[in-house]
Amino acid sequence: MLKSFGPFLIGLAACALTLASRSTDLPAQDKKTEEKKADKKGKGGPPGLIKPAMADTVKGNVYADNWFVLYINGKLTALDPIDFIPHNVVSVDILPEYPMTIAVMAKDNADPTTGLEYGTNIGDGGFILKFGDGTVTNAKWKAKCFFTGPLDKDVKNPKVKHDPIPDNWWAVDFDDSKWDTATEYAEERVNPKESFYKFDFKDAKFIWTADLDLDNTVIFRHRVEKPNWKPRWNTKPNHDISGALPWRAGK
Ligand SMILES: [Ca+2]
Ligand SMILES: [Ca+2]
Repeated sequence: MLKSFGPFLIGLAACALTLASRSTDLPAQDKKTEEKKADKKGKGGPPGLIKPAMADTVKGNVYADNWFVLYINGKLTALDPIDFIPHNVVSVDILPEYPMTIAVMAKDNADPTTGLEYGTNIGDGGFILKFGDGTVTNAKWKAKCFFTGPLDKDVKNPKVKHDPIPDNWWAVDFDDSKWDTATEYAEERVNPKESFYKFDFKDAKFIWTADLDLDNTVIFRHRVEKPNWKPRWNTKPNHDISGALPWRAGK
């Protein structure tokens, strides 16, 4: 027993000795710096600084048939990691700040050149969201289609229509005033899969444009007002994450 642990114990002792000599061998100046570092540990800012905490966050549950990307106040907040199937719920922590502008691009699974899936099938879309602050999808949201087809449901000779997606559709100051409002759809019509029922979507409605079947790329926008809201915290991020997104690099 001792024989097999012998080399291990010797190694451990040598390691402890090295550590001990390190702390005693430090020059006086270095020791002071080390002590200062230890003093500051856990404080991380001047007196009076209030940081947001997890208690300030709410859960955001999102389900899309088939895919979505979501921005809040101009920042990329959630991306559906499964672009096709299975149909999954994306559940994320959100630090809400108001007014809160939500912008979502949702895509049905449809070939860009035919609007069809599996060769000859017209698939349907659907989008639903609920945040822990009570924000839910409904007919008050704005919705606009940018890719529709097959036109006239012609699956034999499928034609599609694409409209250019505005460069800054996700931005807080993007003008959606001329957009139509979303259409609500019954749960049975969208027919969400099992994952949907494992998360809280109470009071949220499935939305899309007026055509759940033919409209394949849809952008939704919604602004949540809370007129007297003030952040509990008094810190702001110093970093700029907008340039980290590859499609915005250089802008
Ligand atoms: Ca479709
Ligand atoms: Ca679909």
